[in-house]
Amino acid sequence: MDDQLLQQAVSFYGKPFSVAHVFGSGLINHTWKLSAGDENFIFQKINTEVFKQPGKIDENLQILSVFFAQQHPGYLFTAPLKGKNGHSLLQINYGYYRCFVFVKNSHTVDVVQTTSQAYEAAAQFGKFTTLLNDFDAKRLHITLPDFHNLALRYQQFETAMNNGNTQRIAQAVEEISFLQSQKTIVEQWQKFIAYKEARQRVTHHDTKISNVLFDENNKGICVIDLDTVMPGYYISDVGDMLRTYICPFSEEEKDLDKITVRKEFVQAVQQGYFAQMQNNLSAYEQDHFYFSGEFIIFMQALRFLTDYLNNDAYYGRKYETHNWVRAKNQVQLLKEFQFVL
Ligand code: GN1
Ligand code: MG
Repeated sequence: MDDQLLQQAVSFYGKPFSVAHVFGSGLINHTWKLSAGDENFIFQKINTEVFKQPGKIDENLQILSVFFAQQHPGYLFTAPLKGKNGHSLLQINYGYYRCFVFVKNSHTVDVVQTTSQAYEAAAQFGKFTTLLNDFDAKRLHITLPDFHNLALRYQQFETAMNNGNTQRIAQAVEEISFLQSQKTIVEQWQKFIAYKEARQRVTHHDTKISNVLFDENNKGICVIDLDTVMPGYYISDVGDMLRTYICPFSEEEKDLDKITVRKEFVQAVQQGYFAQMQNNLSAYEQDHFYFSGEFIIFMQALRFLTDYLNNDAYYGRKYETHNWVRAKNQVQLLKEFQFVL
């Protein structure tokens, strides 16, 4: 982080920040850990290629923050800090930044190692949605239009197959034809969202384990990374937990033999989430618990492969075939998941 930016943060927030280091493993935003005295902070640059209207994220977080303060004051809602001028977004040229207090004695986990972590995280995501049951989800801005619109993701995949990098299309022929063979998942998803008993609620849309804060006893404290909190279906949240908790290795793993499904982690997600949400979900919704995993794993495979065919325009890459490897990983995970169902 350059010194000029740091100085601007210091004067905007009125805190004597010094930089600790670049922080986290997110693919989208750029994040630093700062410190000021004995307090630590998370400072983040919003990726405006992805989030075109950062002001909408900020407004969502402010409305939710007010709701929590009034209705559930005991819940730790991590709203961005306000600067000296009362605004929580720092704009410098075309860049947007915000800052969060680093929650003391909290830690995050990168890979789910125990069923208890999976349970705790699922309970935290369930709790978040449950606490917002009386909050009208329509009050929130859509910060990423069509983010979990599977039909659109499939269309984008088809477009990439027609207009993408021809060499890469030839290379990925196996994954392409597998994903085409799974198109019925799109129809199942369309049927699900059309059904009257499938409700839209306030959901998180990025429920990976590193978006949960844990305390020293490894109990969940709260959820973080709230930019994609929007109206949505519960299958988005549960599905992304299944995608990222049930396998002992992440989407970055190249050795496909390591991509297996730990059944007891599937159960832990279900128990943790339903402990908070069961009374809230219709029987129809509950019946789609496993489908949620298929839906999200399939969508992530489509997204990585689409990006590979589009020359890595969205996710970027650390090596040439990175997004192809990620897509193969997710294809394998989908096969394994369908196999154990
Ligand atoms: C992105 O930036 P990060 O890692 O929180 C993506 C998610 C994907 C994830 C895959 C806004 O999240 O949807 O599941 O990468 N977020 C956005 O690692 O596209
Ligand atoms: Mg995220």
